[in-house]
Amino acid sequence: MQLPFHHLFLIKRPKTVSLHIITQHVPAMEINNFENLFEAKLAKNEMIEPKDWMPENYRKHLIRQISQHAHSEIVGMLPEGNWITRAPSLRSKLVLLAKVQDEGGHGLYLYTAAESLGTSRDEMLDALLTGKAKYSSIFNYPTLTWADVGAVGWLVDGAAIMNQVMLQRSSYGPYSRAMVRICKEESFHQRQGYELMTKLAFGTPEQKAMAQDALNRWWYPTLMMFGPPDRESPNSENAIKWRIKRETNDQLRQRFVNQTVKQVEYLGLTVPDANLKWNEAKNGYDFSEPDWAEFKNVIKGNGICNKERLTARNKAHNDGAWVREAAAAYGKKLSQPIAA
Ligand code: BYC
Repeated sequence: MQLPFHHLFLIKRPKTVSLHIITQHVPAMEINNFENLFEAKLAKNEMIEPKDWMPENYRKHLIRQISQHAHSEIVGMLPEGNWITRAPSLRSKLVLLAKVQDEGGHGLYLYTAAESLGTSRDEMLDALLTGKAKYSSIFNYPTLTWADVGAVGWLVDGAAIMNQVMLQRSSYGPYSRAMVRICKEESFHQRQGYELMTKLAFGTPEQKAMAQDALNRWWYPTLMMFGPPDRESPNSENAIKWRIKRETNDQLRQRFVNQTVKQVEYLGLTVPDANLKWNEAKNGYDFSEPDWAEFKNVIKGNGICNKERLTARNKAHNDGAWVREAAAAYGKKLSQPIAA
């Protein structure tokens, strides 16, 4: 019996050079050997690399997660980018500019990691721009005040790190290595957010109220970033089995709450949750779940800013058409033989 087997080859495509999948046929016995090798590598905690054989569903799972992660970084530039021109000092403007630029860089590493699995940048961008692809729910909430910039850095980047520290040990080599660099930068982002919140929380009563208001609005959307509860997370089983994720959505959410409550207390602010209570037996806080109906609505495209975000990304893409054309023309010129 013949079974499909995927090899990665470099194929030149119109407008773009991308890794593309070619299906070949190899005997079933050989597939079993490859599968055993793949399982053995996972069991030994070794990385799976782009040229290694991998089950088709593992490849698809990674393309889904990594491309969504990349889109989140790119769309995530918008809520904070909105404040660059209104930052209250030159220092805060420089810091924010650097942070937003880092997020763009994260998106690019991640698109490259996903390309190594056989998808192309064009396919991924098309999925984002047409609204087919998901990106993190959190970026469909508006940044209404300067305190929101602090809350995003502190809470959103804080939650992202919690998840990404785990992903540094993800089984797919290019994803794991991208995470190592990204985590270093995210930790600067988290600190800049917390520094901003510290200034406001220890500032005038009006500034403190602004910080509390931002915390009130960002707390539950941040808890949603970790994904649905484990009981409703269809992808977790495979993700854990294949060591793409090493911990579940609920485990990471719990760790985030445990860590962040202490930071809220230091700021003299209040977590907007009447049910928040230390639970000695589980060595962690009990806390209220976010509104999962709201979460589902946001990821379906009906959040406060979904339409605005996609419109902004489409505009940026269209405005950049001349850059892509110029780069392609220059590439073509370079590839032509030089006349003697
Ligand atoms: N938002 O089975 P589940 C940043 C979807 S950006 C939207 O638990 P999984 C930053 C999920 O995709 C960093 N959708 O899935 C940037 C799935 O739908 P599909 C963002 C969500 O994959 C700029 C369905 O719900 N971090 O730091 O096992 C400025 C069922 O979920 C969300 C990442 O992207 C969500 N929150 O677990 C500042 C981390 N949650 O695909 C900061 C990488 C779930 O089956 N991603 N869904 O149609 C992950 O770790 C995992 O994909 C998730 C979800 C934990 C997000």
